[in-house]
Amino acid sequence: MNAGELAGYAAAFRRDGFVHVPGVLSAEELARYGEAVDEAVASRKAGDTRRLDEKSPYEQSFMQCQYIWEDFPAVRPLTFHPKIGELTAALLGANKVRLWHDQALYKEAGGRETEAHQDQPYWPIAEADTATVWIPFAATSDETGCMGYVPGSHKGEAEFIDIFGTPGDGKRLEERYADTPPVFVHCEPGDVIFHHGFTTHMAKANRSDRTRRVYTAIYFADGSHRGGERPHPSVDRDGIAIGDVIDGGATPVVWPLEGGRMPEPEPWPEMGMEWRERAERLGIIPRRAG
Ligand SMILES: O=C(O)CCC(=O)C(=O)O
Repeated sequence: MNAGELAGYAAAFRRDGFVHVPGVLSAEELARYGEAVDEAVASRKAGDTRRLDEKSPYEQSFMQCQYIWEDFPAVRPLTFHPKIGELTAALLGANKVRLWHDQALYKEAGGRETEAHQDQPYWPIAEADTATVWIPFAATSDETGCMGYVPGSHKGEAEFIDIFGTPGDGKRLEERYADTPPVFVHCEPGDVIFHHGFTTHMAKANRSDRTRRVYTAIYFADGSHRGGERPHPSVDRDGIAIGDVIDGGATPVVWPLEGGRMPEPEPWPEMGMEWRERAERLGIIPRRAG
């Protein structure tokens, strides 16, 4: 990608809080990484035999598996993809970019909408230099659960929307932006979408008979600091204190990769994360060895 194209995408990201970038991944890459992420989701979710209607409303929006670059090495080249790293750095105006965490978000056939929310209130990061890349492994449309973004909403206030436990909470944001309807973005295979951590976004329900297979990774500008007490494994694993620079093994540098080498994951510490048992059982985070 040349400097002019990068600058154009960065300007759109700064203006709208999201940008659709076509043709980032080749058909071969999409097939290879799609298979790797499918395998990760199947393995992590193997113990979860619940039907869609037996799951919580949040879980009906998608199957969620985080930090899969760590226990599924075949996913790693996608997480640390140089084209995506370079684009993210350009969008954030940063020389160096780190990973906050990655995740598969597989919206099952018949899966519920993803309610409107902003991401950054979920993360204890002080600065606002964050971007998520959303990578579908097949075309996405209104029927299969495409994403919608409220343009310019990243410049507004941040609000914690409880998509996890309060169904309907996203309506508060929809009401706030009643005069600025979301832009729903259809992707072709190989396209990706980036959104800013403060952008109000949502996804349509999956009315098709196929799972909507998506991988996302959240990146942030190197030099960002821990912004609050809200627990989060990306900082708690490395014992990052409030006000400290976030630079642990859980949040490795993505761009530029020194010598082109991808990082090795660090083991998870044995620490009191009370949600951990449940998150492991549900396949949300890597299982402890043994
Ligand atoms: O894929 C979805 O349904 C939601 C994605 C999302 O909220 C995000 O990537 O921040």
